[in-house]
Amino acid sequence: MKIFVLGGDGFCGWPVSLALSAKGHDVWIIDNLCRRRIDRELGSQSLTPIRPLDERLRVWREVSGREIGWVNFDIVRDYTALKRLLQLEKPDAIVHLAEQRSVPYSMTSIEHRRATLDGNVGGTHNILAALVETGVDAHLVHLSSIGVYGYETLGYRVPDGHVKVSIQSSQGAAEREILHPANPVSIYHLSKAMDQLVLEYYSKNEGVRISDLLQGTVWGTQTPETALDERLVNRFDYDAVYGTVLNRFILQATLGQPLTVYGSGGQTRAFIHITDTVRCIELALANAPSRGDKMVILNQVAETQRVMDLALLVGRTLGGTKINFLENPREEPESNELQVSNAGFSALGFRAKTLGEELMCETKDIVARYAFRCDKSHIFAAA
Ligand code: USQ
Repeated sequence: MKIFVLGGDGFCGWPVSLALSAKGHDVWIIDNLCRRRIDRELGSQSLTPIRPLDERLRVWREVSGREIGWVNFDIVRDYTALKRLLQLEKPDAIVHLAEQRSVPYSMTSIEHRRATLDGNVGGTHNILAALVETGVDAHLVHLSSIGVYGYETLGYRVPDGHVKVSIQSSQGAAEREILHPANPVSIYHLSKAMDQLVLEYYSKNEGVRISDLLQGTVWGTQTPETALDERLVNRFDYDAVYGTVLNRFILQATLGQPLTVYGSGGQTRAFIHITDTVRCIELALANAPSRGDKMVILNQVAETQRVMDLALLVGRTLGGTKINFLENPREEPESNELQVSNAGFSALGFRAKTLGEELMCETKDIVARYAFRCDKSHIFAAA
């Protein structure tokens, strides 16, 4: 297949691009390097020394003998470039990872709110509009977040996809199938919830073939392809804005620092290892809906864990570490229960890797190797 990976220079996009290329697909990265610009804005950087994208692609050619294309433009601002590229190359599939993905970043200031919401929803809409305008029948795989459903205790295992509801009125009860109710608690999650409505519209009314993948928090760094050469290494964020909780805990434990639990640590979240992110995207691509099918919605999660339990597990696995309970810098429920079904992906053959010593130690090894690059002031910066 010819596959466009939008956001192919990012934490998920880079390993996805390499894995698809390794499997023989003709991969094209579309990326304007905005994640690297945000690093400069925040004065932070990946713990691992990621190479410039053109060098990464040259090394991949050297190592694998395979070519990955790269086109540098902004899918939000340059609709014409997007449309032209679609018309010219007619991809079979598009993996859309080109969105601002940090919860704290999306809430930093009015400018960050606007950039996240306008950029995420605007980019998604541009892709859909361009597919309709050009008539290119590409399968769009969009990466979303299980957090669009919010962090209230729901009292049931969140199912994949649409849900059947019964609406009571004075005329009796009416059965409907709808998107699972969204209940976002950050601007970032709001943008993903709005994306889903836009995607549903284009699936229903314009026949665009779409899979929306609701992912948990991703952890880990390397995949088989990024580990082939040091110059292909994936990024590892540990700062308080882009670093996600488990990778931060692993880094903190490796450096002998106390683990930064926000609030009481009663927040339950869904998790998935980066190698499983890649696997799920491959499965979604291999199981595209047909034209006229309803939008596929799949929960892309391996397990759920409470933040406090994660801290204890990291401490037990990687060595005795103190816990530093910090006042929660985020606006989120102090504690919640969360259960998520991944039956959809399981039915496609997905066997989730859950948190285990081997994977955690592998991440610890990467951290230990590049620990000298860590700027400790970024571990504790306010989120
Ligand atoms: N947390 C701590 N200590 C830390 C960092 C985080 O206790 O040092 C807590 C947070 O308060 C939060 C939880 O850990 O309750 C998760 O935070 P996170 O930064 O690991 O993840 P989150 O902000 O939820 O967002 C991440 C990704 C986002 C993705 C989402 C999946 O950045 O792109 O969509 O996970 S989910 O959370 O399932 O919606």
